[in-house]
Amino acid sequence: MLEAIEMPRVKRFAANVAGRDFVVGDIHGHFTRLQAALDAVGLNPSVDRLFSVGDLIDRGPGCRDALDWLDKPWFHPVRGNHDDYVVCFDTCDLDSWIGNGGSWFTDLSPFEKQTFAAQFAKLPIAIEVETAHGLIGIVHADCPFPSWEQLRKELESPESNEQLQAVQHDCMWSRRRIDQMQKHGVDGLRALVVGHTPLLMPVSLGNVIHIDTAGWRPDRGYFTLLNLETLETIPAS
Ligand SMILES: [Mn+2]
Repeated sequence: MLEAIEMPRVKRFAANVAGRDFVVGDIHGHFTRLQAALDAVGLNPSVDRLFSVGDLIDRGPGCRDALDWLDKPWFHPVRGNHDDYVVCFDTCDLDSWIGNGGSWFTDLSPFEKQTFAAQFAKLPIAIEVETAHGLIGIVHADCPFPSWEQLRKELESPESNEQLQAVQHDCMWSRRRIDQMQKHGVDGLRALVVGHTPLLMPVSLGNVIHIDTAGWRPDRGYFTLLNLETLETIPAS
């Protein structure tokens, strides 16, 4: 079984009655650019909340800033495949991680590595947020089931550790839906928000909204913020 520190795998949030809720695509160490995007919408940290589809680190210059961001009480990411490398840093495929931008981590001290792993292990696989118009789900890559209820059940009370690992892997890595342009959506949600696959602009497939517009890329990329109340994307697409 996974250690208790990895719980909860599904984190729930009540509706935000005081301010606005946004979700942002993959960050990949570009927290300065992210802050500029938040300033552009006038994010008010005392009432607004920022959710994230994960992939906080690798590629950009500010990977070490991720811990400061995790301390912010208004910032709520799920775990992306890159974040999961940090959690499993002593057992993961290091060559594949470094090939995907993970060399910054090898420069950390053993204590820093442990601190990163302990904080990233707290990142849930899935988040659900109540809104006035229905429940919003957030995972990094995809929900591998026709219904949100089934994903919640598989994550919270898995039949076996193997099954749990397979489900978590799909949540963090799968590109099946976007590659095959599947439009059937996910039952039990107003919308599911995902990142992981860099796109020129946000793409909706059924009720699944792909928002990774590659704000971390040196060229052409930008951060998309999705307003969870209105489902409007900023900038407008
Ligand atoms: Mn990813």
